[in-house]
Amino acid sequence: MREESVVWQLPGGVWNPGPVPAVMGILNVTPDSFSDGGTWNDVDRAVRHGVEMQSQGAGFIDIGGESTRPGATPVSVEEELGRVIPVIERLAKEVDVPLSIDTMKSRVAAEAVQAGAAIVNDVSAGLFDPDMATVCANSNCGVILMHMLGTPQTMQENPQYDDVVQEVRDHLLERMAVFTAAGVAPERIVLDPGIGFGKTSAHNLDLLRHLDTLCATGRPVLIGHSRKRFLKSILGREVEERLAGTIGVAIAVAQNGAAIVRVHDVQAVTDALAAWHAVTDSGP
Ligand code: PMM
Repeated sequence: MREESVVWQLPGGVWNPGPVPAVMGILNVTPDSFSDGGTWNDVDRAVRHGVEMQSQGAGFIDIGGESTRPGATPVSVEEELGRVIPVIERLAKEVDVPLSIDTMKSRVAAEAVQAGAAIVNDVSAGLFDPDMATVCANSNCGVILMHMLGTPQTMQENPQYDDVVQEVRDHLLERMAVFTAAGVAPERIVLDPGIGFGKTSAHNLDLLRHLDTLCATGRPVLIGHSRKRFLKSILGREVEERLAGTIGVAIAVAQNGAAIVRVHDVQAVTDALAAWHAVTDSGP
């Protein structure tokens, strides 16, 4: 279970995880993300979808301009900036919830924060761009550090661990130490085991079953499992048929202490978590 005292320091103030994980809505402004590539890569449509996700219960909106699916082609800084900055500028005016920029590039992070993002979500935890920790330290943004084995180009080539739970935790604590040494207060950091980033289905399940190990670090834990390929291993479902599986895992990780779930289907997951909470809450 989650430690009661865990808080997340964001530019707008302290965020306290509640008994139900907050939902982070995914807004990929990319032509090639694995499940929604090409759907929101037009500024008007992307902004409308962000507004809609807020009305469906999203507590955060995560905007990404580069696909990190296995084998994805990297994009230039300019290309990524051109995709995300207009969306962040408009959404910052149209929604109240904190916006997050999903990027591995420090320049994109810096300009996104200038444009109104409150959180930097770096799936490489600063390993892709060594300036990322300094850029985060020079602002007051929240920071999400995720575990990935290798790079998006190589991560699914036979990933191996002796003990995936301990190795992911140790790696995240090491990366957190790099960010805190650069000047990012630990209270600004959220940790994420990186479901599907250099992991077999068995590795993903092991991490989800043993979330308590990550929760015991004292930092809030984010899980990004939405529609991912391990659901195909479990259920045999293609990407557009993974909503029920996504909901099942969201409830399991809520029970296991996750503070935030990052999902595409905000309404459905919000409802499922609320129903789960109504049944399991012991009441006043
Ligand atoms: N997964 C993806 C992209 N960004 N960020 C975090 N923190 N955690 C994740 O699991 C994660 C992420 C890839 O999935 P997408 O293409 O659906 O965005």
